[in-house]
Amino acid sequence: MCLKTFVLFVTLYSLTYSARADSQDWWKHATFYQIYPRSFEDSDNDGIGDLQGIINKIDHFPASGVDAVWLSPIFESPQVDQGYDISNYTKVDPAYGTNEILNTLIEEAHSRGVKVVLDFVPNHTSDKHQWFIDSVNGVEEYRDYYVWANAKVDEDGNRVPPNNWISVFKNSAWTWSDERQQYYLHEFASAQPDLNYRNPVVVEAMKNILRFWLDKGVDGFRIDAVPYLFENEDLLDEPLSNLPGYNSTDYEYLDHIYTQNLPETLDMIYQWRQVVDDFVTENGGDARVLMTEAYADINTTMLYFGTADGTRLGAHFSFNFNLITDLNINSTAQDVVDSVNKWLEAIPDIYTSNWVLGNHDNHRVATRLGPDNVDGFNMLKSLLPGVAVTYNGEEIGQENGEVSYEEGQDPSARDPDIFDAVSRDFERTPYQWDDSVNAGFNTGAKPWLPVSEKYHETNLKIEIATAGSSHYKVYQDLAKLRSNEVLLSGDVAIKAVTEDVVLLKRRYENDSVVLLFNKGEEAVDVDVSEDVSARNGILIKSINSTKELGAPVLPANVTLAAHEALVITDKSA
Ligand SMILES: *[C@@H]1O[C@H](CO)[C@@H](O)[C@H](O)[C@H]1NC(C)=O
Ligand SMILES: *[C@@H]1O[C@H](CO)[C@@H](O)[C@H](O)[C@H]1NC(C)=O
Ligand SMILES: *[C@@H]1O[C@H](CO)[C@@H](O)[C@H](O)[C@H]1NC(C)=O
Ligand SMILES: *[C@@H]1O[C@H](CO)[C@@H](O)[C@H](O)[C@H]1NC(C)=O
Ligand SMILES: *[C@@H]1O[C@H](CO)[C@@H](O)[C@H](O)[C@H]1NC(C)=O
Ligand SMILES: *[C@@H]1O[C@H](CO)[C@@H](O)[C@H](O)[C@H]1NC(C)=O
Ligand SMILES: *[C@@H]1O[C@H](CO)[C@@H](O)[C@H](O)[C@H]1NC(C)=O
Ligand SMILES: CC(=O)N[C@H]1CO[C@H](CO)[C@@H](O)[C@@H]1O
Ligand SMILES: [Ca+2]
Ligand SMILES: [Ca+2]
Repeated sequence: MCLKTFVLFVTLYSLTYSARADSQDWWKHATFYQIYPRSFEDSDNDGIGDLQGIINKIDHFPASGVDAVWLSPIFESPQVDQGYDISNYTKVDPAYGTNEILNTLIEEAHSRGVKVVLDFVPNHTSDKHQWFIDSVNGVEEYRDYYVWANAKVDEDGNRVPPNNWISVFKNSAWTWSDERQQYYLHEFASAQPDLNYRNPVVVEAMKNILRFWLDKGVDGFRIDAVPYLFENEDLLDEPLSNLPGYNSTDYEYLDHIYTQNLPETLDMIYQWRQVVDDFVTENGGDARVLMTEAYADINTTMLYFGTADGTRLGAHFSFNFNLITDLNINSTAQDVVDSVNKWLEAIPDIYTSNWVLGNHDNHRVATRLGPDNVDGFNMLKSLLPGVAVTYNGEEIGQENGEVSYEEGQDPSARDPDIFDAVSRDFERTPYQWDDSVNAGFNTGAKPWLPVSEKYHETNLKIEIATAGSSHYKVYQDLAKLRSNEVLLSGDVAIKAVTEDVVLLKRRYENDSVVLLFNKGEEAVDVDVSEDVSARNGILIKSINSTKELGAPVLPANVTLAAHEALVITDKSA
């Protein structure tokens, strides 16, 4: 044990570590940690995670090497869409706590050097929001807060929606209001009416919400569902996508040229960037950041960062979902390489990359890409240039939970025929803290979603206490390594060595950090002498690796066990 620690120290010593980044650049190499508050920690044992629970676990973030946390929505909401239907943007939902508790959370995080980012859901409000109630009732100030349109009449004289637009959650995107005698637009559930961004009063009201929270000390916003902000002003019918297998009730049935990624939408993101930048200019302090959620083709995604020449800036980064959408359990090493290179080739030099393996809308990485590949993928994400994003639980290799249809909560999956295929409940089960009742999520009340049975083997406490290696210890070691100069500023190259082995190399002057990752089921011998010199040493290894930390690998013939992943340092001279 002692000897290993000593060797590791000597190896690390030869690498250069940088001082903390400039205050306007802190986010460029940061690890952002997504907290799903409902499932994180339930302080009052009512079955729902809450802000006090996050405060109780606040030391987990600095201990894990996390720079910033972002909280999925915690605002007042009827919870028709798990908080993505907000009835008051400036008030914490009582299920999660109060605005005062949120202030305490921000202070406690800041005192530990951890930033706090909130979720901003700008496309739509809840239908219970006072704005919408007043809009339905025709109160003058709020009349045009939402997208209203007159009915059309079909050849049989029946009232029909103004056009063919379809909701992401299926069926017409329009719902009739008897009170108002008009249709309102909702790109998601009918309880989520779309705001009218062509109304300058709405634009200003939404900017004021950003300013409200900036004043409270938050460090930025993750912006939900941005492609949907604006729609075609003339409400033109969308053309058919002609994708096979869909009918006129399915979102995929249409090609969304009039409801997604409009130039006005990009402009709104650029305006919001100006709001946060102006706030920093006026109030000082570190950069406040915007991160946008846009599942879009890669060139469109890049436009959310700003114009290619940087004359107008948008989000500090727009999530790179490629490692989620491109890969599955059967992907080859070349698939991994292609996914990474697609991003690196598309992003203009002036912008900062980011890497995401999971979130509350996708199966957990341990389940999607295999529990034994967790360390390898965490290494890949941590060693690639730019921002690393972690979904809570990834650091301990938490897998999807087991949730039956009866126990399910996801509104997009309330149909037994589609539950297994589309429910997002599996990746939302409570965090596994320890092996006590309910995995330490609370003290015994029935959680809103069941705790996974796997918590007896996979939990934070065991992974800290073990004398040997654990996913969590690997994660911590990676977090420390990220401030290394090679990872901060080194070149990047990635290639497939065999069908299953990925080699990622970061190089800065004569120092390199190399990842060798065998994602396959079979052991293989690889020759990596083209990329690795004989002056290397193993810095971090996956939990089952039997190799010695600090020991060199013989580049001409490295035997990698199934799922083995190694981070090695190398000197070229
Ligand atoms: C939101 O809640 C705050 C605090 O309770 C209240 O002052 C404000 O009027 C509410 N806003 C709306 C739009 O309902
Ligand atoms: C579309 O398909 C669904 C089943 O996926 C079916 O229930 C519905 O009747 C179909 N609608 C039309 C208009 O064909
Ligand atoms: C993105 O833009 C590049 C350069 O203009 C082009 O070669 C590529 O085909 C585009 N990709 C997509 C998916 O549109
Ligand atoms: C992976 O491959 C197996 C065997 O060919 C197949 O049954 C399975 O559906 C594939 N999984 C995915 C996610 O493509
Ligand atoms: C490690 O080895 C154990 C026992 O052989 C096995 O159950 C587990 O899947 C392996 N994990 C990894 C990450 O390879
Ligand atoms: C590589 O090493 C393994 C055992 O470590 C050995 O079986 C194999 O023959 C070696 N391959 C070459 C090309 O030297
Ligand atoms: C890198 O290696 C070259 C070739 O051996 C050597 O000349 C140079 O001084 C080294 N640079 C640094 C910064 O160590
Ligand atoms: C991927 C995705 O769609 N995420 C969120 C987008 O916004 C809708 C509506 O607010 C949410 O339901 C999704 O979770
Ligand atoms: Ca609670
Ligand atoms: Ca919209």
